[in-house]
Amino acid sequence: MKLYVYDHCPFCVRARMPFGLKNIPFELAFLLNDDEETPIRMIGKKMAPILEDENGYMAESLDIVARVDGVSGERLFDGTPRKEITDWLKAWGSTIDALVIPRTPDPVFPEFRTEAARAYFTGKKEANFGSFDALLAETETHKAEMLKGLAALAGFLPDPEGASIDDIMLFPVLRALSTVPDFAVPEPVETYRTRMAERSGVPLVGALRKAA
Ligand SMILES: N[C@@H](CCC(=O)N[C@@H](CS)C(=O)NCC(=O)O)C(=O)O
Repeated sequence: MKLYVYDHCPFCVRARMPFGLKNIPFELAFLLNDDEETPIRMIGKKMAPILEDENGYMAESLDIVARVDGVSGERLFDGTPRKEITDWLKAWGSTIDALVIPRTPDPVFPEFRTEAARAYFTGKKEANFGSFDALLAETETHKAEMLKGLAALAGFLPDPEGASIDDIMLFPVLRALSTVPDFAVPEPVETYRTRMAERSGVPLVGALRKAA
């Protein structure tokens, strides 16, 4: 199986996790962020992740998770995420976006290795989120807010040695937050995301920067 992703993309991280957590071999391919032609040819729209298997192409991260979950061993990712996790994601989504989105077009991610790909992302997202410079200027405010959210999350984190739909929903967002430099998150959250990064095979962004 081959999985096409953008490295920064939390939906794509969801789709990568079952491969790592269940030790299923696969090929990982990074699309350039401004390559519209390839995903449109595969699934009819400009969107990642995309799974290619013997049946063709499949879109939608949670459908891919379910497909890969069925490949080997007992199913781990069926069911509904805990309400406290989905409520937390809903409550903190806009603060996470404010911190992560303006820092995302970074050549540490393979999809942003070209200037044109970075400009494509920035143009698209500034239309929705406003100027990246303005968002970056608000960093300290957003970090202080986010720390309140992360402190609350520390009370109901999943077990980092487990593997469930809660991890599929939560880890990609905490990994996206690792795009923010010099942002020490509460120790239980760091422990969870570091261990889940190891087990799922999706490195945190700090590790990508070190390896670059
Ligand atoms: N519902 C989709 C959402 C996927 C999605 O929104 N992917 C984003 C990247 S994070 C995307 O491809 N956006 C179009 C673009 O980047 O131009 C899923 O769960 O897979």
